[in-house]
Amino acid sequence: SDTGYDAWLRYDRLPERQAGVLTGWCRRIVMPEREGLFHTVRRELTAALASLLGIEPVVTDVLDADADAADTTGAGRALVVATAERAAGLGLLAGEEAGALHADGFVIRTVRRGDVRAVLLAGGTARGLLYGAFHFLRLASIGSLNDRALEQLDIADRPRNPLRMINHWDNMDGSIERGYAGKSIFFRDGKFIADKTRVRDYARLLASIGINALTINNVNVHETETKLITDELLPDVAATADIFREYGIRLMLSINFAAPIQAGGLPTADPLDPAVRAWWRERAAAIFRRIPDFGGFLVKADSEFRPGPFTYGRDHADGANMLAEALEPFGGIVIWRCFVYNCLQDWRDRTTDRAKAAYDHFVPLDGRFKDNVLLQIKNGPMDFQVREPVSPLFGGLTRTNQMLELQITQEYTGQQRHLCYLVPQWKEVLDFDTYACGEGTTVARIASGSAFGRETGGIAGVSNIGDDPNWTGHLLAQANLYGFGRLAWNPELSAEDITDEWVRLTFGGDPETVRTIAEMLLDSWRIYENYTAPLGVGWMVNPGHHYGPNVDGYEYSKWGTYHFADCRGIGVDRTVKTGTGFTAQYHKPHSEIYESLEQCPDELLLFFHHVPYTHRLHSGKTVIQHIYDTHFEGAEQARGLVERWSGLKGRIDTGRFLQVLRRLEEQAEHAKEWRDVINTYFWRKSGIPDARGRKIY
Ligand code: GCW
Repeated sequence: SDTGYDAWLRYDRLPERQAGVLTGWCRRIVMPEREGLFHTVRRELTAALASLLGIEPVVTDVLDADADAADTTGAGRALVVATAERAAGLGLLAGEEAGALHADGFVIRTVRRGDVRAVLLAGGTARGLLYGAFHFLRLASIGSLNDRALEQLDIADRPRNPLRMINHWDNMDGSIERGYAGKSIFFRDGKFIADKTRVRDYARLLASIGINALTINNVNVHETETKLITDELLPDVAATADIFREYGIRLMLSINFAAPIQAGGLPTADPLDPAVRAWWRERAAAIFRRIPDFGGFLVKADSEFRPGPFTYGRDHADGANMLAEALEPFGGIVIWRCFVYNCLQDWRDRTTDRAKAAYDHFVPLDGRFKDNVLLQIKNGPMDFQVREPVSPLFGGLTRTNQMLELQITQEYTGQQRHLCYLVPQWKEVLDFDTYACGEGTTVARIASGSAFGRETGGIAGVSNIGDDPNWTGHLLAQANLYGFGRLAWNPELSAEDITDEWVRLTFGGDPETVRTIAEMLLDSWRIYENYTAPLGVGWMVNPGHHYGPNVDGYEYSKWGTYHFADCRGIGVDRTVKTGTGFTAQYHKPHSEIYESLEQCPDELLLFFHHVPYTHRLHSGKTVIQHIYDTHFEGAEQARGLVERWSGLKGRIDTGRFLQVLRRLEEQAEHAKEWRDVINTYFWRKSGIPDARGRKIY
């Protein structure tokens, strides 16, 4: 039965009429360039068109009308696939336009030369061509390439972010930190998996959504993984890099800051120690000897017990710059994570605020990082909760390259057993205006580098895939990976458009199916929020694995993640006036809006303020009634998802229909657990009954 392995690259046979029209244009593919990535483009196009159209396209390298004269169906028509430069040489593209095309950009256009009419697919480079090919196939798959469209195609596109990256948290024993879709596709039992079939299929999926870089190992780099940069394991790393290279993706590694000690036998990892610096330089040279297009290092340092420069009284600029210097001669980069905070906090201490940590650590270092360093910043100041404000570090830094880090894997958002489509959340983050440089300084523009005229920047997403047959555990969680890639390519795409694309590619064009699934996806984040932690307060999950409700699970812990509920009220006072002062890390007007109890948006109220349960929200409800209402409603909505999906029975193949149904049923049950635990907790704490008298325990 259909497991969903092909994800959004199904290439199901198109309806006859559509296929016929497209066949006229695509039976003959003119492709003058053939080596390396061009070969991938050719393979992808021919295989996909064969599958979509039921034909064997002929690939030639000359554009010649006569060659086709005998072919009645496609007379005089062709699909021309070439770099912009080559296309200009053929007279199909103006030289000026060709010269201006972004390396990763492409043009898809209906053109004419003499008797030949062609769909031209031109890329700035082979990589741009690859993205153009996947875009063309996407349009074909969703049925947008009808007769009229093909006569007048005129599309030009390019990525807005230089780096569009996936971070894996895979360990070499095969486990995945925060993985919810099986085991690693890269590693097993301390070794690389020899059979690379899955890795190649994964590379295709990523390339099809424009991803151009990835790390394969966890940012928590343990003993075995520390050796990935040693001669012992580099041949294996190189073999994996070879596969991703076929799809235009650069491999990077997460490194252990203490590697000079643990893998190099040095007495120290002090970034200012000459022997340490020499060791990293030598390692960089060794890596690039084997992998000439190696991307560089991703570093989690001085964070959650990982080693870092603090041990030696150095700061993070010292640490990052040392690595950057080693990689610089080869064009490598350092991505340095800003997830740095005190994870040994005393819960009695009310002055320390974890939300403030990243800003406090990194803003003083702004301008000190080398040009080949990027700081990678999580979207929120805490940690991938269902609702958080945007990290004020975006807007705090203006002279440093930055990357936005999003979590595709659903650690705090239902672990791929619950449906929680995150594209709408990510859109809010990307569209957030920091006002760092006046109006319009959005997170999207800061991450891409354009806001402050930086050479580089981008978006990284923590992977949600594993070796489950459908990659993501929950089949519908594939939409999160797809949506991540599309947004990293262009943050201006709307959530609705991305969703519509994904549903059509994955489930076909039946209008009822498309509408139902798209609506389920777009509603799901709010539904999940409804029955979990309310009003931006976060956590309330079981410690360790983070699944399921436990309101006080982290209340008396060292992690700095508290809600402070007592018999009168709840929330974290982060105001300047009476609280931790976190609101001052934002520019106006956000600093004022968040500071003000009256103006603070409802959904973030408890992130910024401690209020009595009787406090009235903008919605008109009291906080306590809001908690009861959203939890009753959320559990009902989760049940509703089961019903909505059930209505699609017969419209979707049984295999995929049933696997999603099972997950949704589990979600509906588990949402009741959330509802009852949360409602009961607050009823017992506050003594305030539900105004509607529903059952609370
Ligand atoms: O979200 C938290 C996770 C950790 C993770 C850490 C991080 C990789 O609970 O598992 O470690 O963040 O982002 O470094």
